[in-house]
Amino acid sequence: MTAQVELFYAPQSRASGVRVLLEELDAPYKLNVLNVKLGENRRPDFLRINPAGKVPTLVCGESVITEQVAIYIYLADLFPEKGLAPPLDDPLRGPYLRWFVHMASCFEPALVDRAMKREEAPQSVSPYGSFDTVMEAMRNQLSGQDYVLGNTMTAVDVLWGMGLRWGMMFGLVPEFEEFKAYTDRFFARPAVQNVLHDDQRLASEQDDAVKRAVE
Ligand SMILES: N[C@@H](CCC(=O)N[C@@H](CS)C(=O)NCC(=O)O)C(=O)O
Repeated sequence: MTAQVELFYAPQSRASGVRVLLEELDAPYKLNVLNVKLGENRRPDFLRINPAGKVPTLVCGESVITEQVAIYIYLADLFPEKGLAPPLDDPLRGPYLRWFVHMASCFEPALVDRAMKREEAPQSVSPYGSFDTVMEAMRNQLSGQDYVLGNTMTAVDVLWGMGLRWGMMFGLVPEFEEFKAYTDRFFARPAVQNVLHDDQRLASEQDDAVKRAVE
């Protein structure tokens, strides 16, 4: 029997994608919603679980898993019968891991440098090469196929669907046709719609709580 899965969560954050994945996996889970604007993620009880004070944070039995990419990989493997993770002996397993890690080690650092208007490190020493090579790599990967690994959705699409849409919304990621078609397809999924809808409710409840706190 799988241990209880508890997700420390903030609406409209990286944790939203993890919640979409839990819904796609039809996994039972407990949501522990933190109001980041009120600093609830910096309270000692949460810092004891994740000293970085970050969401998403997943607790499953005695395991604490932080870092969204690790959480995605962990959860998709926890429910192998749902078919969202290629098994170890599948030739797609390597590319599956590759594109997960690409998000954390290349795409996000490139986006943050761009958002902060920081000069990129020389290509030879930058962990991601250059912003353009990172964007083109994913554009090429998506060209002519519906999902990152071909024509079947896997957990890595939840990460990239959320990440690309978020990046385009903030004007950081180029609006390539490949990215738009991919994220439109992903956002039409009921699990995504449900989570986004509930996130709006949670975010507005949290904004009200912030207003009350300053009154
Ligand atoms: N490297 C972490 C980043 C997580 C992260 O930065 N989460 C943001 C929300 S999207 C957060 O918790 N911000 C609150 C804070 O740092 O105070 C991951 O990939 O999970």
